[in-house]
Amino acid sequence: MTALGQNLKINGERLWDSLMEMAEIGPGVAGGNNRQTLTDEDAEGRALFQKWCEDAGCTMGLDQMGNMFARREGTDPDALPVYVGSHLDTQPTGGKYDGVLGVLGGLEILRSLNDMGIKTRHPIVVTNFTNEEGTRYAPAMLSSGVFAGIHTQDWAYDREDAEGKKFGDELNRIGWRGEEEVGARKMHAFFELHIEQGPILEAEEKDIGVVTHGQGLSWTQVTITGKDAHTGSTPMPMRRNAGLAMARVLEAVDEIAWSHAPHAVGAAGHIDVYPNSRNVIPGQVVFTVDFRSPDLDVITDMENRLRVEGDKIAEAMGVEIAYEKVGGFDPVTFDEGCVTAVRSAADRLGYSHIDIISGAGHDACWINRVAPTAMVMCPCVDGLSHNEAEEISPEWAAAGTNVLFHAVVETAEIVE
Ligand code: HGY
Ligand code: MN
Ligand code: MN
Repeated sequence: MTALGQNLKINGERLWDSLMEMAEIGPGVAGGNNRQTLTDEDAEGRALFQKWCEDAGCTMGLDQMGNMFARREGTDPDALPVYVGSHLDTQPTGGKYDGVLGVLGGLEILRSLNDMGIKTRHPIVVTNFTNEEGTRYAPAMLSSGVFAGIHTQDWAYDREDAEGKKFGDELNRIGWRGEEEVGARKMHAFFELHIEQGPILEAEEKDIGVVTHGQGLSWTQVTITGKDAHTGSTPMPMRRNAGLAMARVLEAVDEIAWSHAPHAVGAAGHIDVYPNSRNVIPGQVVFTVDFRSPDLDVITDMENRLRVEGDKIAEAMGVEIAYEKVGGFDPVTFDEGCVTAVRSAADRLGYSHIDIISGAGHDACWINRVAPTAMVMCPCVDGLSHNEAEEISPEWAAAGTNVLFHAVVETAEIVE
């Protein structure tokens, strides 16, 4: 078996060119991307990815959640494939690399194997999971969740966006609903390359994050109902101000997260105010509280205290409050064998690396339920992500993809 030597590297320039070309699809307004799931821009990005994969000699599979599977044959067609991938959908004010680096890094591995004429025993499949972000359709990682048996497909198809459009209808509309049963594919292993989306690797001047764990996530949608009334003529004592109640609840969310410092985090990113008119006291607000921690007990404590504090605030202000769990997953421990493949790849290639817990959620967090899974991370500038200014260097992209390359090919077994 050809030794996986230091010389076995991907073509960093070609990878960077593909990242920049994909970034032209669904541009944002400040240099990033707005290629939200199941939009025409998402469809365009999918088509470009499919073309590139077919140019690389792959066959493309598509399942009923629109998950894409570009397969490079192995010498043993019965061997379970090694999967590698992430997501092409972005936040509305997303960056060019979140998810995309993991998908196009996987494609670059296939392109490089073709260049070198290397065969592997196991097939290798590059994957694009639909709706990882969970912005247009909550929850995040929706389609990898259906693939892993967490959500039913019918429930996923019924999810509605802010305009009331259903997931299943939009998937059909853009023409990317496949016939394959979701989750029928069995994996030998799954690897995901992702930017860190946090400040640790850059601050510690490390090239690679060897992701041993992922912190857990909890999304609680809170609805507060007061009474919409005139902002000018309604005396202060008569007001039932849902907007003010939300402000007090969000203050409590911040205090709850700080009480579990340094590892817990909490905030609300999604906020809808009704009727959202300058001279009307908000009658109703709907917002999603996002709590995260590597410790499940801490997540449970934060969820419980949100309800206790929220009820107290609502009682004191004469407004109603309701809670709905709309997303979440327990903290994740990735597969030791796959994590070791990542770590030894970084060592072999001479990259500096540290073990790290993923702060963000990823498709790998669900796939870890159905196959041995691990992640590779590269730094991002100022740890910034979910912001159009998200930036990485070509060197970081190449280093992360080289480690991914070695971990995937070692697991897929090179054949002379
Ligand atoms: O929410 C997350 O952590 C991921 O970026 N979807
Ligand atoms: Mn992502
Ligand atoms: Mn993201």
